Amino acid sequence: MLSKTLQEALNKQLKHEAMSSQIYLAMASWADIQPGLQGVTEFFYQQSEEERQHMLKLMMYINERGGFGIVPSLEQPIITFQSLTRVFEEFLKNEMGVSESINDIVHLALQEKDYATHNFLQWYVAEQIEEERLARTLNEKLEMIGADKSGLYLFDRDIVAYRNSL
Ligand code: OFO
Repeated sequence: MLSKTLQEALNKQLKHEAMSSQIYLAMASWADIQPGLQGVTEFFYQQSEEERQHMLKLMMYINERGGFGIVPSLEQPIITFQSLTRVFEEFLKNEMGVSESINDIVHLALQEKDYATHNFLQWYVAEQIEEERLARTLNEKLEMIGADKSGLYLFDRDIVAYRNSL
């Protein structure tokens, strides 16, 4: 059975994942109405979907352990961006925030000697390493490309394949 504190922390994380899904959905929609960003659009639709899975996984775990997974109310995320660079900076920033909060719950689970939750969270720890690496690499690529249009063309063309190759 989950302690009250851990249940609250996991529900907070559930909200964080739901919010991430919204944030990436907004990025997808923004990219969708820009000329020539079909790849980036698809990338963020996929990211958004994946975050929803992260949320569901938490919900099911909380319920399985005798808690109650709460469907959160969500604020509207940022819906328009000055540039593609801004989008990817926000992507990295959000993932770093997610990693930090996962780490906090891992710490809490250990403090409470809830080894089942600690074990459950390892999946998220590994996932966050991947996600941060992905976000960092994409930021580096964009920095390298700068204002080069053919570079941007290739970035957009290859982004989904790159994501799925990880
Ligand atoms: Fe679930 O936060 Fe990204 O991966």
